[in-house]
Amino acid sequence: MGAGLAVATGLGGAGYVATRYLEANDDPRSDSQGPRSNPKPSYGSSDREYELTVTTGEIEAAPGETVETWLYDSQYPGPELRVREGERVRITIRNELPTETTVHWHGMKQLGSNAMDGVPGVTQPSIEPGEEFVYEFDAAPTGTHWYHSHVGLQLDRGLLGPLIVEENDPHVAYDREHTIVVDEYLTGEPKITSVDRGMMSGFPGGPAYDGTLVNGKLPSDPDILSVEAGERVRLRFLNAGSIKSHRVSVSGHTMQVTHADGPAVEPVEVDTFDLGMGERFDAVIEANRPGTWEIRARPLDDKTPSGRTLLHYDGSDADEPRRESVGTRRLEYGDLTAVGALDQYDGPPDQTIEVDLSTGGMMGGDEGEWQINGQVYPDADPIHIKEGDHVRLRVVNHSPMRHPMHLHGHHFVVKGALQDTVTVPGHMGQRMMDFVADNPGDWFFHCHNLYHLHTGMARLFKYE
Ligand SMILES: [Cu+2]
Repeated sequence: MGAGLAVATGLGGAGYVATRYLEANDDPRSDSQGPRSNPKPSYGSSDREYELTVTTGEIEAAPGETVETWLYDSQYPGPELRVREGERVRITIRNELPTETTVHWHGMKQLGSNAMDGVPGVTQPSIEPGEEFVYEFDAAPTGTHWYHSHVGLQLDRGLLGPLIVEENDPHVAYDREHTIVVDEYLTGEPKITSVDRGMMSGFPGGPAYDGTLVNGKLPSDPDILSVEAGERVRLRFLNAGSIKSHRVSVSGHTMQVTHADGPAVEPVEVDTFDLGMGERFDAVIEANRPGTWEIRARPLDDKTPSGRTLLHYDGSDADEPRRESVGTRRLEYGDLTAVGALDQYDGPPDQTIEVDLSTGGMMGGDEGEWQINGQVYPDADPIHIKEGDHVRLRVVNHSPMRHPMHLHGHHFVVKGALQDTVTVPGHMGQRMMDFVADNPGDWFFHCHNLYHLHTGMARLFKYE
């Protein structure tokens, strides 16, 4: 298709709620390194163009549940941006917030376009109030991705939305698809708190939440996903939350997990999977049980109420979903096998980097900080890698909390599939992340718990 303004379809409906104003926490730590100048994007032809205006606004998570928050194009979640495989996308961000912002395109490899990665003070100066910035990049790899602010705690103010890169030739058949965005419901301000862990107190964390939103809705007024009996339905799950991992299930149906963090995997049949912050799984279900069913996202390790959306078969007149206990087959990373060869990740790595995750209180330093190898970003050394190398990260989690670790600009192999975010379990949990250093630039590596990121759990990868 030719260049032109594609209309963002969005997820429909509003959501979110409470009064949120700018406060000191919104200053991005990463800016203390100072912005550096970057090339402007080229203004040549682009296959697909979007414009998003960032504003303060108000949305309704349930009737009468209204909060003020920050929005992309007056929507929460932000409009669903869709691009086809092989296309280039150009997105103009118009900042009408009272403060600076940037947008990170989570899952986009940004091959050769480090300057479009949206990390303030690292890949671009922040976009000042009243200004705009044009992001332009090749939309790759295919799959379910997302975009969000990378400044301060803005992600927890609702500045997030799905970014879908449609495959030209999907490896699984389906008749219909729905996107399912899970997030915490915050009626107060995003702020750093000290999380009491009993014997071990003082872990820095985030605020208390008032519930779980799915597609911007509280469970009392759920989003309704329509299906027709006999269809195969692709569900694109995204955890866009700031703190909580969720256990996901579809009552009355098994799921075939078909994609992890975008790229295709061999289908795996499961009853549930855990979805860490920043992670995505796509699953296909057979719509062969007419009625109304609950798709549930239950926060792990936590008493925050679950979120839900309803799977509604056309013609069903059930108001309340049928309840059925969910089976016990839960997806593990080891169940995932990439579709296509991963030859370049075979064999011993050229460089192995030990990555120890901890809090300051445990291994020296300030209790109010999260550390990688004993250092607190931005007062932390960059990690140097060499172009062409097969790099292995051996990540060990010395803390009791899980950490979804995200590397910008690269997908890495965990077990047998390509991912861009992987949850490292607490209590000495370990993960190997293998990637090929094929994308020169400065790339952020960080925990996708927003409050861990904000209190230091980040590093820069630099090409030598
Ligand atoms: Cu973390």
